[in-house]
Amino acid sequence: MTSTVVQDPSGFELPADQRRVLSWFVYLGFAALAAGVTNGLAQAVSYAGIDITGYFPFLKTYYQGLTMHGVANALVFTFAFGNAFLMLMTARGLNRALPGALVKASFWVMLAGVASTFYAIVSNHASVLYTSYAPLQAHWTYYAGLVLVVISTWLASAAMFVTLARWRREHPGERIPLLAYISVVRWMMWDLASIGVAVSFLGFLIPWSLGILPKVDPLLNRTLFWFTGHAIVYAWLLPAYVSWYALVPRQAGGKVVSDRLARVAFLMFLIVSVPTGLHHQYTDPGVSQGMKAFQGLITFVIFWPSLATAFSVMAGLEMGGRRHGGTGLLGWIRKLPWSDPSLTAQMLAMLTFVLGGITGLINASYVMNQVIHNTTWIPGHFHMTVGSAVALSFMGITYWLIPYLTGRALWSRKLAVAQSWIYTVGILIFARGMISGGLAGMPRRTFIARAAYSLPPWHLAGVLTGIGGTLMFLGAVLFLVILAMTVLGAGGSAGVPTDVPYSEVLTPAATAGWEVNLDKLRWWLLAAIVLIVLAYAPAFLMEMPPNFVSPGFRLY
Ligand code: HAS
Ligand code: CU
Repeated sequence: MTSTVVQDPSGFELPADQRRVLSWFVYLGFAALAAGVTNGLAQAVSYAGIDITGYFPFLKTYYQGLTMHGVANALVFTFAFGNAFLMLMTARGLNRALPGALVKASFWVMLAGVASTFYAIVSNHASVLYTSYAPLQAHWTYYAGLVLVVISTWLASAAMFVTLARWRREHPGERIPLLAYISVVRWMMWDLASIGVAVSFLGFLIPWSLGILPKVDPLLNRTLFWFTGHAIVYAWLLPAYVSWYALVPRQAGGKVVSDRLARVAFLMFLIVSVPTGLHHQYTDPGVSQGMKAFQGLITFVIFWPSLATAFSVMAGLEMGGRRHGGTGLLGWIRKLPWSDPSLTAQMLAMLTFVLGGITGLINASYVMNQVIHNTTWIPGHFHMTVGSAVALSFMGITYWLIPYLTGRALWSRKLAVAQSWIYTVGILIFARGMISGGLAGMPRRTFIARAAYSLPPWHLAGVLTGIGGTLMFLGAVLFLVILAMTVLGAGGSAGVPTDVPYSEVLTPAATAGWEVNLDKLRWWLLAAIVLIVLAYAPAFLMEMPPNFVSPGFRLY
């Protein structure tokens, strides 16, 4: 059998100080995850009627824990890990080091931001939940910290743009290597998307929390939040897609099926991720129905690149399964290297994402959304997307990434495989509970353990949510133990990967013809800006001038 892998043909090696900073980013991300999942356990069991919040020394209210859960997991963990992983992928794809000063600045700015935001939450000055909706008001250190987290992502993207510009100067007329291309396109998308929260926080919420602006316009800030807030889910997801497209095929023994398809899918994310935010505001009064319907329609367009990804990634896996001797329609699945924890975690993440994606389509349907909006169906949906497709993929990537960055081998591959299964079974039970509860009208963001009302169908839903959430927590703790043991050197140093598992491509990038235009990134950026203006300008114009009607409220 011929080998499908390329053993580091480039001789690529990242300078030791950059490796160190990237590993700090990963540790920061998983430290945030530890804080997030600990609070998550309390929320999950509260649906089963069990109140353990009293065991958390700093918790004054349920909403304080829920804010910590959402901010730590969805805003800090995702971006800390994404920064490190995508900077490495750009460097490896282009086979050159990054501008070290930008990499370091990105890390320290994120650390300062996390310290500021966590201080505000832990001291009970910011129980506003991760969506930060006005007129609930937090202390300014909460908003300022999150602004710093966003600036850190901008610094990381600057590091990558500089690296790409330098590479292009030295390689005129060459196609951008796939791994770097998809990493950079994800950054372009996020840089555009993040403008919404930057305007909202810097222009309104920080001056308002400091008392400079006495009142605020809640609807305008919600619209600005969701301008960023839908695209943010792809900013979380696309680092996992980078791995699924460009690395997983090699880990499974296959190849990337189509270079062209991967590029087109990422370009679609660049162009249509942002102009869909209003699908989070279907029930908001004050936004025109036409605008909601238009952005709802674009949401169905953004479904397409994920659908294409499902087929493409599966084809890469099938190639690997057949090379390992798999036959028949489905026999190749069994022959995939399920003993490889990095691959297993990511394949289980993909399987859960099938359900996460389908529930997303139901959310996106204007009419069906009325049934499930603000119910526990929504956390059911997003734990099968960001809570597993993303989080479990990041854990799977870490199983090779930390050994690669630190030179310390993974401790206990068997436990790492078990960890992925425990987490997955947990998420499926949890989501089954949340989804069915949501269909029966169980509200999200509610302390059900103390609620004075409850409907009979919520009981089973709540118990399943509690059991599933406990298993997820155990899976996450096991992951953190494996990570700590690995970093402490318990796994020794034998068999440490010396290269990123960069896959070969079945149909490589064309050097002539229409495909070359895929690399004209400035034009695609322009196309994205045009569509964003078309989809959002009328919505924002209708909200002008701002209605400064609401003072800040602190209900905690
Ligand atoms: Fe969503 C609400 C619509 C994807 C996250 N979403 C949320 C919220 C979050 C979130 C956090 O339209 C709550 C926000 C809040 O707090 O209020 N979502 C969608 C749609 C998609 C979607 C259409 N969401 C995501 C992703 C997320 C995420 C990804 C995080 C990472 N979502 C909505 C809507 C709402 C919403 C409404 C508002 C609801 C409301 O009323 O509040 C799509 O992008 C999904 C496309 C996905 C697929 C699946 C493709 C499958 C793949 C894997 C295949 C691999 C295989 C391998 C099969 C089409 C790629 C096989 C393996 C072997 C071993 C054989
Ligand atoms: Cu969305």
